[in-house]
Amino acid sequence: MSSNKSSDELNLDEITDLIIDGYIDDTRELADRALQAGVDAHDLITTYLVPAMEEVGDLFESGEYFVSEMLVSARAAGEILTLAEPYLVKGGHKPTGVVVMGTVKGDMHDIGKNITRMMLKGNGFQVIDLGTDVGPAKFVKAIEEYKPDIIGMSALLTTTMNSMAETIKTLEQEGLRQNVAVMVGGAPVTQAFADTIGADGYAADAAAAVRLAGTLLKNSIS
Ligand code: B1M
Repeated sequence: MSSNKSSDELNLDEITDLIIDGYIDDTRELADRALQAGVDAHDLITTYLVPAMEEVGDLFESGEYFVSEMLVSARAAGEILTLAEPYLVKGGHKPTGVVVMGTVKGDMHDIGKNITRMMLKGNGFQVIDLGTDVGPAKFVKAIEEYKPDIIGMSALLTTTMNSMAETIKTLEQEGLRQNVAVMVGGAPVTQAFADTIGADGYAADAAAAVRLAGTLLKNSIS
């Protein structure tokens, strides 16, 4: 494959297969060519990366993949995110709101959180990413330090979702709940769950998170 192929000549479906099969270098190379050929970074993620990770999850659930295989696929996906970030996070936006975000305590999944972070940044938000395994105390410290408009929590495990509720309770106890809007997301999270724990909003994907953050910001200003 030559490096100056147009996007029409690249077989982008191969990216999905390469992630599923855990070919880290090949994934990076093909994604790099695609981006350089003008393939939209957001499309690359939503059309090829996200379905790959869904398939990896199915293979894990059916016992065909073990954690080690999930991890290698996640690394391949991570290569795409690293390459896509500069395309998604273009400069020139007037800074809008500040978002502090993290994957909740006990949870190491960060691909969805990272995509959400990039999309928010790409839409003018300043984002402080606290990483993974973020407990209530760390969110509290970050709110005191960065005074964000919004905190965003991501969870991928049914067993870690409750950390979102704990964080909201801690914010109430610390007298900080009025200062920030809380948005939540991640595969097992639903609008009903968000309502139950008293979050201000739930977003099903990164694009919805950008829209929600805009609405929450508008509400906090008015
Ligand atoms: Co894990 N894992 N994993 N895993 N893993 C899942 C989540 C699982 C569904 C797989 C399965 O069984 N089908 C299952 C959870 C089952 C459950 O809780 N019901 C599972 C399990 C069981 C585990 C372990 C417990 C396995 C074990 O050790 N026995 C273990 C737990 C480790 C821990 O966290 N303590 C584990 C470990 C791992 C790896 C480390 C190997 C790896 C993560 C690597 C990494 O993230 N750096 C991994 C992976 C890769 C997955 C799957 C295959 C893929 C997750 C992913 O990246 N999806 C996953 C299967 C699946 O999800 N179908 C699985 C793609 C990503 C783009 O989607 O994160 O949903 P998602 O993000 C979306 C939206 O949800 C939303 O926007 C994103 C973009 O559209 N969104 C937000 C996300 N956060 C948001 C925040 C917002 C707004 C929107 O506002 C703040």
